[in-house]
Amino acid sequence: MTATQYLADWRPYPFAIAETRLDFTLAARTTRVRSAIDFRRIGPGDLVLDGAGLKTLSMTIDGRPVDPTLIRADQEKLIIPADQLPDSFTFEAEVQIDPEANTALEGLYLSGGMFCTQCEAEGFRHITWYPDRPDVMAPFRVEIHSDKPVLLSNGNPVNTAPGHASWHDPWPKPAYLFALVAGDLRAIPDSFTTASGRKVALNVWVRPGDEPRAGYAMESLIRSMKWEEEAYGREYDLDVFNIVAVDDFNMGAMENKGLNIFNSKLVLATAETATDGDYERIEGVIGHEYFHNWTGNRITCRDWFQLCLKEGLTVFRDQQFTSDMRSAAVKRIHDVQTLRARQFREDAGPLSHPPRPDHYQEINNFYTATVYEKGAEVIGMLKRLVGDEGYRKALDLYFDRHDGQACTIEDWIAVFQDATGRDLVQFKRWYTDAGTPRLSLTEEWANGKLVLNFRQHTAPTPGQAEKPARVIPIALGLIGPNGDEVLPTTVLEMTEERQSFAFEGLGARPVVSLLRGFSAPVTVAREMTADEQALLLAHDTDPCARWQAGHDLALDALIDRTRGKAVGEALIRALGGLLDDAEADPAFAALCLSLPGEEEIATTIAASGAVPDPDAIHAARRGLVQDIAEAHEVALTRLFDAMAPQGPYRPDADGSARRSLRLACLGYLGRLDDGNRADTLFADAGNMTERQGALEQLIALDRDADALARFAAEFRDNRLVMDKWFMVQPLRAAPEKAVARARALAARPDFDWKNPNRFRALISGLTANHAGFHAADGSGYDFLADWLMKLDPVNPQTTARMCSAFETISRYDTGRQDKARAALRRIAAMPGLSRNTSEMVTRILA
Ligand code: 0A1
Ligand code: ZN
Repeated sequence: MTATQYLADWRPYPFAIAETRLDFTLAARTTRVRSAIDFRRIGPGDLVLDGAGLKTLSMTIDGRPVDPTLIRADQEKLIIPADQLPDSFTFEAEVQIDPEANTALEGLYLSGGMFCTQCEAEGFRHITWYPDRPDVMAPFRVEIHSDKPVLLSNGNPVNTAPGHASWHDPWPKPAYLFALVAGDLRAIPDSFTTASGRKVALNVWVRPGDEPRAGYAMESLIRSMKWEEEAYGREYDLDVFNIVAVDDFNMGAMENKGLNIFNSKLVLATAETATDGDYERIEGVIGHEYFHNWTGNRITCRDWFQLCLKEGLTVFRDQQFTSDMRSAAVKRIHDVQTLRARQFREDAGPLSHPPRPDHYQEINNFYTATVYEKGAEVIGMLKRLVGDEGYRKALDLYFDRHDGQACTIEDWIAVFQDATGRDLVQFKRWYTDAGTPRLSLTEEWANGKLVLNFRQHTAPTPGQAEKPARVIPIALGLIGPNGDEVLPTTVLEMTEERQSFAFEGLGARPVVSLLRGFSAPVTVAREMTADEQALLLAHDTDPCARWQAGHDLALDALIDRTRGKAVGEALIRALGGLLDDAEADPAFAALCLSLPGEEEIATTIAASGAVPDPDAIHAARRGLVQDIAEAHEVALTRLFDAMAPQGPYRPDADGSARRSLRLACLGYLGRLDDGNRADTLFADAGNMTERQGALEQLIALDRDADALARFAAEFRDNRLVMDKWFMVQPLRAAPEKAVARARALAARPDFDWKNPNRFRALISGLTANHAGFHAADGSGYDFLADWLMKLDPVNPQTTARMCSAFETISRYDTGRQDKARAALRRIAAMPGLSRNTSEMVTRILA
């Protein structure tokens, strides 16, 4: 049984570090790491260093040997008693590590012959003995000896010669921001001159041959640097900024100081190989990692419970960046969709936790949608409550007051209180309380007066039975029956469990356009007629609320269908109006045409207290698509043709809007033309967005053999594109074929399952096929469990993250529940199961 870590147990580290010096002699099986750390006592206590899987060759303090029996291997710690230590001393060690054996991809490992590191959250302890905690910060000097041609670390290069490089990072940083890369790499070079005139050398490093695919990443970096100066007044602070693309990486990317390391799928893109979605993610993640330089690196976290201090804020900032670079409305709707699909789902199940958890077993299991996406929503609410000016003042104060420090959520709240004078005691519950509040609305109307009665309620979550009321900013407007806006956006602040707000002097009864801009991460319960929803879809001035109205209309129609009730005429009529105007705003039209997914339908049914039937949901959605296609064939055909490419591919908002509408139309037309248009588009399209869209449709129509073969022949040597090939097949296959298809793919020699991208592509392709994964015979659950058990000894982090596919099981019928639980118990019983996976499985089964 592994120990649980508690927030309440945090104690300051008793030593400060003046400088950390590291010297690496790299070899695949036998890398030597020599370290020298200058400690100075600042409080009482022993010297505790972390180390995991190290072969310790020597350890000294001021040159005197350290007794090796002080190593507590079971706890992965070295503890030197306080009475054996002078007030200032240098600890030196030499250890040997084995990067080639490091399949967990934590610490120093090899990816395609390249040495690279991943140290967040606790990877540095796999490199050498160190206080591996984020509140111990130090400047670093790093020497690298290796015959690899390119040798990189954090900070500025001091000197480089063949076989050797030295780097100096003057900015104090915690060990989790350390990075080292050594390999045969090629740079896309550029430069950026900061507002105060510092010239920064920029490089995106890729494998030889990949240079033509890295240009967009570099452009995105330059846009990020400029935006950060304009929007937040923050400049870059070193002479160089390096980005390296690696093929084997557990996550998306990592913000190591001056040396960001990226999953190659978030760097490499050309029109022929990457979709619009890929381009948008590349820009967003390049921004995200760059913005961490101030929110994460210059100001870091005191402990890992505070993870959302850097992640929530940095996600919020990358969302702002993308809104400014592209369409703000589309970005907001996409973010709301992701929040609901991932965070609301997490919050409604056994893995629910607050943005700032107060205990964990394995911190790597807390890089979650709640910490990241809900963490960002909480900041959006704060900004709405204090206003743009208040937000700017608070952020200026945050940077002024806390530069160079390791901080807490309390520090963050305090800068908002101090900068704006607002009391945020109740607001802080958003950080400490788990669960998604449900906001119910009932209305009373008489004599030109509309009374809105709100109630908020948050269901209990694991370990938190009581949920006191939160501050909920409710942005709303009123739309008159003729479509005119009779009340522009107004923000109500709800602070009680029940609260009413009145609007007087209204002519005719308006429709409430609720939660404009998605002003709070809550679910909404209110009665609305299809006509009211259609009115908002046609006339709401707020794009989020307008899209929501259409979405709710579709969701209601779909749920009615699962219950055997016919149609959704109101929806079909409303979509007709939308199609007439679609060319004016293709992205919005595409969003409205994309019906709610099966998972969301299941979530909505479960929230109403009923048991979702995956097969019925699949059939209902398919039936509605067919009806819409038949009703609007002419308009859909006209739009499909009108959205044909105009000129060469450009990955910008306008181009991607047109392609998204075109593909949305194709999704319907395929049900009428048997996939003929998709077939032609697949053959003719010059960009991956349309090709992948066409391919997905051909798979759904079971007409994919030729296209899949062509695709594989064309892209056999491109790992990232072949990941798509592995993903779309189980994802789009008919439910009854999905598991068999995943199984066949997993048996292929090119299913390189130790590569996290390839593993995730296939496995999450299946788990995202709702009716396929939740096959009544339990075959989806068994397939997943088999593969998680195979991956766990190799890569516990990726295994544990993928356990969340099981987090919704308790909403299904007992037959499915029993089968899923049996699969989970099989995992739990595996000898030697990692702490990562064990924690996830235990929480889900609890
Ligand atoms: N800080 C990174 C995310 C990250 C976290 C853990 C990792 O390895 C276990 C890697 C990356 C970010 O927010 O982008
Ligand atoms: Zn981040």
